[in-house]
Amino acid sequence: MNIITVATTPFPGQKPGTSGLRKKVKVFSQPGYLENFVQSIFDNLNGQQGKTLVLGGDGRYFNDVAIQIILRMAAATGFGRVLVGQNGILSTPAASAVIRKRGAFGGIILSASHNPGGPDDDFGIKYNLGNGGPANETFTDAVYARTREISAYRIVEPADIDLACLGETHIGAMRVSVIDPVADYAELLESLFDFERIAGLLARPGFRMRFDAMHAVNGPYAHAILEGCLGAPSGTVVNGTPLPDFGGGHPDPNPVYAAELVTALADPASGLSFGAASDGDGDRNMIVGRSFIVSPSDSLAVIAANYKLIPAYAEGLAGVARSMPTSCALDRVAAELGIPCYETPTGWKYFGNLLDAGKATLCGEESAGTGSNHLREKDGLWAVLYWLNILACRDEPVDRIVREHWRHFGRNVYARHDYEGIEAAKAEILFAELRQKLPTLAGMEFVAGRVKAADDFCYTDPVDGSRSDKQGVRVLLEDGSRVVFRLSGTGTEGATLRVYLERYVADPALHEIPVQEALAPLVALAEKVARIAEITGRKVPDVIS
Ligand code: G16
Repeated sequence: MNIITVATTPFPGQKPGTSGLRKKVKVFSQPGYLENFVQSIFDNLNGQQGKTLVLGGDGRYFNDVAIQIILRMAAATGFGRVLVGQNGILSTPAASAVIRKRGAFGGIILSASHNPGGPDDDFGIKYNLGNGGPANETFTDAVYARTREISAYRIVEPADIDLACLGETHIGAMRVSVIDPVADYAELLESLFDFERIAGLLARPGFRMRFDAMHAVNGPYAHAILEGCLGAPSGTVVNGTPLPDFGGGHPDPNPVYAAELVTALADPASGLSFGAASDGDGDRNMIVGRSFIVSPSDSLAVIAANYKLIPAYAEGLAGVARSMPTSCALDRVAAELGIPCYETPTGWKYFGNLLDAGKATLCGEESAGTGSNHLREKDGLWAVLYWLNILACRDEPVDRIVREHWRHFGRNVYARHDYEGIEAAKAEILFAELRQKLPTLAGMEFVAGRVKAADDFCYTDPVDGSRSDKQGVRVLLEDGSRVVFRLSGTGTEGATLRVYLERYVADPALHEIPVQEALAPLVALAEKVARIAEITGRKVPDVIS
């Protein structure tokens, strides 16, 4: 095996965001760009020689090219074996499952998640540790530092591996095993849920579900698990073939980008009673009932409240965790169960320590991610099976389950407003002003109520004591309502401002007030405090979810 050392110079801006490095394909395909980043990851590993690396992605444009390069670089850095998904496919949760089950040293996942794919769209890469979870900030900071001083990368000669065929081959001394991307993951899910009962539900004449894979990675997983293992009628999974450009769609399971599914569930003629969707890399989920969309924060709270129905969790939850902007509905469930509820910054990587230390069993985020200690990634199909297991046991429609949850715990009315692709300089001005105002806000009166406190969220990890600052500006009102401002860490164009709005409504008589009406005073407060329209020129958000 001939290892070639190629001289290179740093590319600016290779700083991993909320979940790895995400850039346009055009940026990633510059000669040396991917190589520099991968070498910077490898330069920060210690002891990988002879060990196993897991490699795969969501099948988006450039996935195939990147995998061949990474295989050759993995051989040059001394990995003993790479487990790569057939056709380069591994959903993010499946990659986490394979890393954990096979005791791999780590993994590289190629995805830009819910962002669109294609020659003009997005690509991404991240490194996961041996626990199956995304590397922490200390590691990603070190990778970034390395990208700024890199002068050479190491690669072996071209050796295009046929990823279409399952089986073993070699690059020099390194074994390359092309594996079934679904098997390990499906086996894990089967060990958590009551498959027999779910299969019974799917066979009931009055029950019909649709899973929209959005032409993204979960197609093969959903076909195998829902229609294969669980016997759902064929046709249950739609848009089930992964395409490099997701069929031109935006693989983000929210009411805007998965509108077709929402419309179908609102049409009685469709006969559908349950709908679900997942994103580009299969870790996000959306749950839809008849004319009823379950907000991700509510979904998380319902999942936690119904843990007794699920075989894997029935014995009890050690604790639960949510990202800071996620609604406090989960906290109310935790309080009733008498278990801790941890509040972390946005980013699944922050749950890793809590899960590893056995402090949390379930966790989730407003950004449509839910998961548990079975993996160290959020898991789209896991959430769908969890809901199916609940439905199979309770024999009630989705909307009734959520409404009963509200009646019992009160409703945390919630919405997220996204202003996409605003000029980065304008976003900076907005946050600089906002941060400057923070000390003056407490005690101020707005139509929405009086401000109790205002701060910039900072987190100290209860396991290793590491600290993360500036994780979102919070304006907290005396009645428990909140407005949170954050910049997305996953966008690739300009800046995306996220404004999270939440109001707690205890009185069941008020639970059906339209969300936007209930939150209008908070929207006004957000505008007054942050001057969004004035600074960015945007009068309305691009996406409300
Ligand atoms: C990633 C992280 C999530 C996080 C989300 C936030 O999701 O894995 O834990 O909640 O980003 O995105 P943003 O910074 O844009 O608000 P994904 O699904 O893109 O990997």
